[in-house]
Parts: sequence; structure tokens; C-alpha cells
Amino acid sequence: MKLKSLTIAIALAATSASTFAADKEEGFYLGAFGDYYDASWKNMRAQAGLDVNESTGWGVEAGYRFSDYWSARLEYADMDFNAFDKVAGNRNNIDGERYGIDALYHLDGGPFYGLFGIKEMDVVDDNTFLNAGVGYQHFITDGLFVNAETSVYQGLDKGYTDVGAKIGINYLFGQNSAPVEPVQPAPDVVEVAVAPADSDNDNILDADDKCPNTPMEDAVDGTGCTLYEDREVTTSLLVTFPHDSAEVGSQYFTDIASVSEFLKEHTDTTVLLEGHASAVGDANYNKTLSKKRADDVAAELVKDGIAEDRITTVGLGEERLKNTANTKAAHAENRRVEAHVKSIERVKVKR
Ligand SMILES: [Ca+2]
Ligand SMILES: [Ca+2]
Repeated sequence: MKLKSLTIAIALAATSASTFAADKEEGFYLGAFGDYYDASWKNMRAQAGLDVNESTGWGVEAGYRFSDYWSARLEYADMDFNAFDKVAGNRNNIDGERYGIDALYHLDGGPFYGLFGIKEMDVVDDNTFLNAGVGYQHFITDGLFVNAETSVYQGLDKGYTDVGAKIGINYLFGQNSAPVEPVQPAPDVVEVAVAPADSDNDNILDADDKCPNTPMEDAVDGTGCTLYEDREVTTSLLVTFPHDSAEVGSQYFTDIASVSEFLKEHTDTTVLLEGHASAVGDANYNKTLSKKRADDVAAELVKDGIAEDRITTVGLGEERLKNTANTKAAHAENRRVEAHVKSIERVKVKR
């Protein structure tokens, strides 16, 4: 039952929530332990009729930790076997000793370890054993640690196969007790693949687009900006007059107002008003009359708010007859003021 208790103790130690103080520095250690050994040696030859059973005891060990992974130790155990003398028919205790050497391998440098060793056991007579086992260490401070382990022992001289267990307390010398700065893990950089955006859908990616938010209907250039083209825009005016008159009929005011609008819209333009007369009458008189007709139309433009310096008037008299026939209709056609205004507009190219 003692073995069972020790096995439970090992299991408890192994499931301890405490973590092993990792990265132990190399160093010398000393320990003491409680020992249990389950022998079932029947009729020992050195003393016929003697059965040797389990032992409890204590021991000491001295070891050296070479690295995170490897330790070696010397062990001495003072054992106290329970024996039954079948000849005398009585039970008694028999002292024993165990001493030897073990090598320990610490899994991942952590709290669990495997061990193997060779032992000499002196109970009634000497026997040599090879042993192998597993154990667990728990560091209470940088140096102080407890451990629990169990081993299987195989006798080399006789066919004994036994099981033993130990619980110990130890001190590992030479540990640096300075607190170790926790190393903060570098934050993970999350790389998200993003399709290149074309926010205004003009087929020029945002990275190359110098004009964001281009209207959908506009054609764009290679930099994503609206394309423009030059377009000629024109307006014209024809005002006719009664015979020998320079008075502008009110029916033309709307046409004149639309020319004014054009001039206001295209501020870089000027207007040339050409006054004409029919061939009826004196040519010089007609020239003066035609000039007066042009000036009167100009006055209407000025009334509309057009600056005088944008207006030029010329009287061409009967020099450029529109209709050379000598009829009443032809004469009426020739009594006129003409204007043609053109401008270049920059207009958007549509997609
Ligand atoms: Ca774009
Ligand atoms: Ca754009």
C-alpha cells in the first residue's frame, strides 16, 4: 500500500499547476529523499528460508546539472526491509543499503525526466541492479525543488525485478535569482490582401488617379482626370430695317438679348456689327445710314450690359448687297445689320 501512496504522490506532482522554472543554469545539487522499495525475494540463498519483502527508508543524493537537459547524481539509500524468517517463523526488519549512480534526461528542459542507472544493493548479500524510471521536479524557488520518481530495478546477479519510488527535496546551487524580464512577443502583423481600388470607376486605380470622384459620364485621361476638347460655339444676328430708317424694331429685342447672353457667357469674345443699306439712293448717304443702323443695335447691347469696348460697328452702305435684284423685296433684304460671334468652348468629352 505504501507503493500505491507514492504512485499517487507522483501523479499529484505531475499534474501540479505550477510551472517548472525553465532554463536552469548548470550547477551542483544536494537532496534528501524518502524511499520505498518493493522486493519479493524468496528463500535468499545466503540465508535459506528468508523472504525479503518491502522496504521503507531514506536517502541522500548529490548531483550535477550539466545543461537544461542532462543531470547526473550519486545516490545513497538507507533501507529497512520487512522480512519473514520461515525457519524461525518470525517477522523482523533487516537493514539494507543501496548506492549507485543515475543519469537524468529532462524532457524539453522541463519538469519531467527519465532516468537510468546502476545500483549496488546490500541486503543479506550484495546484488547489482540496473534501473530505469521516470520522475517529476517542481521548483519552489530558483534553487529549491521537490521531486518524485519511480524506477524499475532489474537484478543482474539474480532474476529480481523490483519497483521503487522516492520523494525528495533538493537544492540546486548557483542559480541566478535576478528576475528575468519577460519578453513581449512581437505583435502579429496581419496582412490582408486588398484588391486595388478604383473608387470612381474610371478604370484608373486610386493609386494613379489624380482626380478622385470623376463623374461617371466623363471620359478620362491617363491620370484619371476628365478629358476636355475645344468646340467652336457661334451665335449670329440679323436685324432688318424699314426704308431710310435706323430704328431697331422691338421684334428684334429678343434676338439681341440672346446675343448679349452669349457675350456674357463668353467673356473673351467681341462682336462686330455690320450695317448695310439697299442700293436705293445716294451711296454716301447709305453708308452713313448703315453705320447708324449698326450703332443703334450696339446701343441695345449696351443697354443689356455689354461693355462698349467689346462692340465694334461698321457701316458698309451698299457695298455688300445681299440681294442684287432691283426689287422691293431685295431692297428690304439689304436694309440690315448682321453680326456673327464665335468662341471656343472647352467641353467635357463623354464616355
Ligand atoms: Ca479611379
Ligand atoms: Ca478619376
